[in-house]
Amino acid sequence: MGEIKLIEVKEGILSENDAIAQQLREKLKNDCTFVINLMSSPGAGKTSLLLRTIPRLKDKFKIGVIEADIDSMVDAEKIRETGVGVIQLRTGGFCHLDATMVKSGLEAIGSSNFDLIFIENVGNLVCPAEFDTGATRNVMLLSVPEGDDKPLKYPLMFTVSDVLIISKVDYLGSSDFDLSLLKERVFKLKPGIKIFEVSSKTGEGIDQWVSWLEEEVSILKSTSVKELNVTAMMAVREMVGWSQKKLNFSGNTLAQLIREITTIDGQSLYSVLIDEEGTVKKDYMVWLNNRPVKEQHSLEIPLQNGDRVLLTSMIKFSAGG
Ligand SMILES: Nc1nc2c(ncn2[C@@H]2O[C@H](COP(=O)(O)OP(=O)(O)O)[C@@H](O)[C@H]2O)c(=O)[nH]1
Ligand SMILES: [Mg+2]
Repeated sequence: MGEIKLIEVKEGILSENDAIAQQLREKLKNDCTFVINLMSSPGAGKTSLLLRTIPRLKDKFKIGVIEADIDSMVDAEKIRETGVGVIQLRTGGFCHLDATMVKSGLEAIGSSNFDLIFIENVGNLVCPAEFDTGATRNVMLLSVPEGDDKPLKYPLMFTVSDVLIISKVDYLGSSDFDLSLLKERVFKLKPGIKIFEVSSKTGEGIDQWVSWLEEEVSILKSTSVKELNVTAMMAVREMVGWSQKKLNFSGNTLAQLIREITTIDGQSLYSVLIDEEGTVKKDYMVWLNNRPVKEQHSLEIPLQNGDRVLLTSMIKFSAGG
């Protein structure tokens, strides 16, 4: 493995931050990339949570991590050991990330290639709350040792967060942290905020958090509209009556796309191209981004914006001359 990419980022113009964040969010939605902005005090357990979370999801989603917590590579090195893509942002002493810095980070990692990107924001409960980064969801961690009074001291952080992870719950028994009082305080600031109680040490609560993530990413993938380039050749072209189309597709998988395409006589192309087992019939070929799709599960691959699909019958060479 080579060096971890280190990106110097500079602060953007404050008055433009919200507009840039909004543009970023739109782009991420179109690309079907779900971005989590992870915020907390230093040491609340962001990196530990990622180290617990990534192995659970990395076979299902293409995951990337943008590290900004501190300018050292310590966290980035740990994340890299999980085998996912990671880059380190150097914020030059800034106590937060803004949308311009996140944009640079997303460009550097190549965000459109990822399903799920975690940004480990700078450890701080004040500044990061003041900047919309363009992330899909804001997730904050509050660790038990920090105390249940934090909503009173740092209300904005709770207000801007979609999810609160109460971390280090393995300390609950040995502290005076009042879980129900904390929740009461938090719900006053942000009714409806999603709360998880997690210990990265014992693994408690990780299942619930991982399931939530999985569901959110899947929803994004299934609902966003993707522009696809679909080419029909040979016998398939004759059946559908066109050779090339840009299609706005709001479904999810290649199988769904083929189901939605109809022939001139109103039949779904699926029954023509795909057999009962869900594999491409031997007289036809389906290509995704210049690669032939063969196995059954390949038809269940979620499509991405800009994907190229080719549907064709096999070229038959006649012997002799
Ligand atoms: N007991 C306990 N310690 C934890 C837990 N999560 C993290 N830690 C420890 O807290 C320290 C800071 O964690 P880290 O993940 O680096 O926090 P970050 O600065 O927010 O990324 C490390 O020593 C971790 O081992 C937890 O759930 N329980
Ligand atoms: Mg960290």
